[in-house]
Amino acid sequence: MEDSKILVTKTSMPSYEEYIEAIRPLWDSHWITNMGVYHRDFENKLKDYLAVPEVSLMVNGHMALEMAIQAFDFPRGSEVITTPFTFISTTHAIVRNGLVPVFCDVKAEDGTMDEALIEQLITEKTVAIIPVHVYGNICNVEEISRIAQKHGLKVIYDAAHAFGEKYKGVGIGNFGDASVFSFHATKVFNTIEGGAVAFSDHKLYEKLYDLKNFGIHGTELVEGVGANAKMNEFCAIMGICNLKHIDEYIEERRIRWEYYRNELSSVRGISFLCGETPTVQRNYSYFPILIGQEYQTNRDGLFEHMADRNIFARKYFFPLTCDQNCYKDHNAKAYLRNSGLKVDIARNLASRVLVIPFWADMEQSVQDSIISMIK
Ligand code: T4K
Repeated sequence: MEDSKILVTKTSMPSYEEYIEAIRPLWDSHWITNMGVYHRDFENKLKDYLAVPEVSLMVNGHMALEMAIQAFDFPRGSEVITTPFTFISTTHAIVRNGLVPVFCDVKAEDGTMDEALIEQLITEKTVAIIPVHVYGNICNVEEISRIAQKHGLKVIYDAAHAFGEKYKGVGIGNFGDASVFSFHATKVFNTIEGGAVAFSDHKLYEKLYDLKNFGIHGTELVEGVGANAKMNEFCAIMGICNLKHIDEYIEERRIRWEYYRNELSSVRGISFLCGETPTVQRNYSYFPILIGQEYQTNRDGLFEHMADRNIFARKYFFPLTCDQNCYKDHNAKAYLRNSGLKVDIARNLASRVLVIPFWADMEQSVQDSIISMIK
């Protein structure tokens, strides 16, 4: 990373000394992966922090999604209602499980799945709904749960952006049949690379334990076609260290998030795709702005203007996953059934959104230069 460049985010890390001290015991035990003591210790600490009944740690958020979907043993070719306004991982995890994503449009105000459109996408092949709490904006969990119960569907939330958030005081990992978090370096909370599945059905713990370890059950028995998706001990220890600081990181983000909002709210043509809602305790993960027609240029114009000045915002999430080459041409009919023009709100958001640089200990001078550039 060149110092002169301002990138979209910067990893939150414990002090060097704190991490080095914490990993020292690994040189005594020589046990550095395969569900070591820190793996389980960290799972327990996460259960407390997230206030969820169970947590299964994974090597990254993507594999956590793949493993969570696989754990439900859906028949191949079944349909899953999901959103195209997300990181490509969400759609890949569905397709790599042999399932067909059926894309549902999103709501203009927050980019989450439009729950009013879900029921018309349900067919006899539908088995699950996989919504995304995009940018930490919480989906309508109550309505989604009502629809899922009515139609006997599973709900797996992609909660990659929602670590530590609460809805009406309840940890976000308690909604649906499972919620998947990402602990990638770019996230509010990181374990270098990492992820986790949160859920309440204790039987799922054993299933995921096997699946993330090649499907091995005991020493001589392989019960499932698993993968290698275990979190190693170095990453688990990074998680244990970062967990001690997570409330500070979130508070630092809150202060800078409010500063952006106050300074940018009067700019004509700029609105926010992240808002405060009284029912949601946010983690302030991203700062997505929407560029409207009254602004001096369009989204790409602002993106390039900033890039020319060494400020690298990102167009998360453009293009929509359903418009990516791997989905638009290959088997397009199956993937895009029920979508096409019907994802036009998602497409509109994707063409106007810009995630501007934002991290926990962002210097005020950096924030000010971004604000004045946008103004
Ligand atoms: N579902 C959703 C909704 C997701 O957003 C994601 C991941 C997943 C599932 C899958 O979770 P993981 O398997 O990743 O755990 C990034 C992240 O790699 C990815 O985790 C994230 N979403 C996605 C939205 O963004 P890139 O390709 O944009 O990352 P990159 O390398 O350009 O990094 C962005 C900025 O972060 C850099 O400009 C600087 C900073 N950075 C990056 C790295 C790698 C650091 O400060 N330190 C670092 O080590 O994908």
